[in-house]
Amino acid sequence: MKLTTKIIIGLIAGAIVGIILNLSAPDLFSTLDTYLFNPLGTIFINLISMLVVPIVLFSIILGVTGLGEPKNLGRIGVKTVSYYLITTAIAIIIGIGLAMIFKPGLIGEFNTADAEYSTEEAPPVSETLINIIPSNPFEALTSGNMLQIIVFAVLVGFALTRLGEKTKGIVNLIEQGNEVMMYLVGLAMKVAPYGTFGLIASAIGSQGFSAIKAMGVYMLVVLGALFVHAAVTYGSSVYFLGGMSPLKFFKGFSPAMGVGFSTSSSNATLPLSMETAQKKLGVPEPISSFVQPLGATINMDGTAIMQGVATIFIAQVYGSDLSLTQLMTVVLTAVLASIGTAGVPGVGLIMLAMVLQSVDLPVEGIALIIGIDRLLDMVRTSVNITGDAACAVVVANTEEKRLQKKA
Ligand code: DAS
Repeated sequence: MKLTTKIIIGLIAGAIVGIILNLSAPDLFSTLDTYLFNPLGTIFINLISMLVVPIVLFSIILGVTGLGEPKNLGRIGVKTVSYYLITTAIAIIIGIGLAMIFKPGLIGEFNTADAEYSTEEAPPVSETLINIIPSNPFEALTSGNMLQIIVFAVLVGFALTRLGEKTKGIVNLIEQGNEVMMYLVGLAMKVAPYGTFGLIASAIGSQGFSAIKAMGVYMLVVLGALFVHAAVTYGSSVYFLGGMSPLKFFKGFSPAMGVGFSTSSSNATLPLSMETAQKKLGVPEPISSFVQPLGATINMDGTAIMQGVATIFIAQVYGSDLSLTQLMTVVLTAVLASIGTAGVPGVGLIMLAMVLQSVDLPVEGIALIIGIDRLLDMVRTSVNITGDAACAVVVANTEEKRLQKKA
């Protein structure tokens, strides 16, 4: 049975069990969550998270050496970052637009009296960009600072390219290390159906359905914007720029989307995202190894959509009318905020606080949406990693065309 099928079975079974237990046996759910669902989910997430740092390090080094001349890296880097910034801006505009049309903050009563919310401050973008060069690469590796790991790996790959035959042995060693890591990804995926079952049963079973009812319109607007962005922005870019049928793209990438959905972590899903893009979508390893790890860190279109809708929702609830300038500030802040934060569960809310502060909206408004954010985080994480894969397909196709022209 195909991995996609197994993951879908795990997701559906987890959702059914979570809903039934939540509605009919909350005490039994609590016991099962403690001794079965949570352990299954945690083991799975830790298993794949364990592989992220070595895979990102090895694959980017090999990706850079595989790209050949440094100017190729420069060209691919510009294409990648441009695609990411443009699609993230499109995403948040879709979110803002749908929220202004459907006005989720003006439908229903929202109790703002005792809404309170405090969050850890996300690092300012300027600080993140200044610290992008690791002063201690081993500390970057142990702390999982993805941007610093990417920069270190690019520099090592660049050096290996320039040193050529002298360092061929190191390149071979890194190639073998990457093979080992990708083999372990395959092993970890054998646990995927059970892990996704536990994660979904735990997430859905612990949801307060009253919160879902109260926030139904808000959820539908976010989910609608996520669907529109994935179908239209990614579908059209892989078709017109990637030379690939959208159906083939979404079907081929579905295993990674399922794991991204269940783990709510772009970083944890990265090993499978890269393997799926390479084996199912035909993205060359050097391009996948550069584009996707960078995307898991700086490209979060799904998150930007949530931020767009949530900002308008909170402005509507608190009776604030945002000017066009303020809306443009929201777009810019959300795009920049996504650069400095890693793809881990719940990071979207930390970034949302930054966006709200940028237009003087009350951060405690986040308390209104936090109850259902775990479910939306699952869907937007799937969109985040799909955007990274769409970029990899587009860059691969444009590079292939360039090589054909040169030939
Ligand atoms: N869970 C984040 C990710 O891994 C997205 C978010 O929090 O919005 O991409």
